Amino acid sequence: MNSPHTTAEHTEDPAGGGCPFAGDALVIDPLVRDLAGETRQLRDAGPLTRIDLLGAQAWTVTRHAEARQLLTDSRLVKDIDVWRLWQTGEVTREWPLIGMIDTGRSMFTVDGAEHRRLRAKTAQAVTPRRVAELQPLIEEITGRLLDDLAEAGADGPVDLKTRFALPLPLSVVSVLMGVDPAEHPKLHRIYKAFFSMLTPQEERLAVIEEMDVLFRAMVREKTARPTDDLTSALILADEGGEPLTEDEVVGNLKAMVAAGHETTIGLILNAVRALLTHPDQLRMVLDGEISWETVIEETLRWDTPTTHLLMRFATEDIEIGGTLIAKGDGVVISYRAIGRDTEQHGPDADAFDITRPDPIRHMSFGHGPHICPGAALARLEARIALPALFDRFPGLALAVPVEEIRNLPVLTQNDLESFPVLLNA
Ligand code: STR
Repeated sequence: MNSPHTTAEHTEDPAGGGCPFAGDALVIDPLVRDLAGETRQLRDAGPLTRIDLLGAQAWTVTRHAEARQLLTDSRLVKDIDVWRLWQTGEVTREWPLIGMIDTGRSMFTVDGAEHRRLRAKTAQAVTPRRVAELQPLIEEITGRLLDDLAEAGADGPVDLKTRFALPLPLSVVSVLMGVDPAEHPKLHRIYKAFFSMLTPQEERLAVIEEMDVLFRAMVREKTARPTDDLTSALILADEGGEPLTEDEVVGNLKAMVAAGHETTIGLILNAVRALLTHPDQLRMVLDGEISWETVIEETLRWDTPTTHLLMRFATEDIEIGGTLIAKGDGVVISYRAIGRDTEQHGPDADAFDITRPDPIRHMSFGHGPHICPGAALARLEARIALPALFDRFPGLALAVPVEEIRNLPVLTQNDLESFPVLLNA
């Protein structure tokens, strides 16, 4: 099996009815036609389940407790060279999801002491205390985008994704990392092609190359002329520690820009969608009975921006709850299913409910050494964007029935096609 994703047995059911099986593995639909159904199926299949990702099989973890355990197990690593399917050539650069795993050396792909070395400076730059300094900047960008939105949506529907939920986090992470805003249209095009499973692989590999060229040029420029941003800080040698190499800075920069916007779009849109479809709960928030913080945490649990996180690999056999993850196997973390775990969140885990009596202990930012370093930044962006949006447009409403808001064909992210709203319904 040389190009696993092209084998006939993995042809999609054109009707899109539920998950077909490839052997004993649940086939994850690359076109994301029924995310709710797929999440249910994964959760019901047990804490550890075989899945088929465009022809490559792996384990996925679908429950909170098991994920918590495996995410701190040092026998699972991010180094793709440990993956049996990669060693045997069953997975190659032709596999559509390769760009989610084989991203070069960065804090996203390295473990142990080297991981701490790669991650420390970035993580320190986005602690809750440090991101609080970004508040005025985020408020200013939010205000500007809301003005533009008002204009664009003055007499009809407007897309909240392209006009607000996307440019906000992309602008913030660009200021943080020192990315020139003139590059935004290009970055937008690159990431769109990168994440979509409909992009021909040749084109995907070309945009991955384009991304590398863009960020490498940026790192070289900042090496020559450092500016006041995190990329420059990552380049400058630390007292004591081994300085990062050019490849490592490029890797971290790519990870920060991708993770810093692609996920927060989902957080903002999913929160707006949840509130507009639960008007009684929206009322409680606007009346000040329930905090925006609670809305944000419940959204993160119920409608996670990250659907499946690829991938970790077993350096040894790992036995967990009667299941054997064999040395060389790949392990995915299915965060969407984990957020709906009834053992963790109760029998009504499928309900969006900001009045839950217990604190919401979700895992949507991950757990363990790779836990999202940008969590405080994402929360602050949502904490500023959501109230500002509802404050400015008290009549905000969906411009289409909610069922018409569909997912893009993006397997790993909960990524919406568009989000048409009426500002003054
Ligand atoms: C996109 C492509 C790239 O160049 C670098 C990265 C590394 C970080 C990844 C990112 C990827 C995809 C989205 C991820 C992000 C880390 C957090 C984010 C997986 C592969 C999430 O969705 C959680």
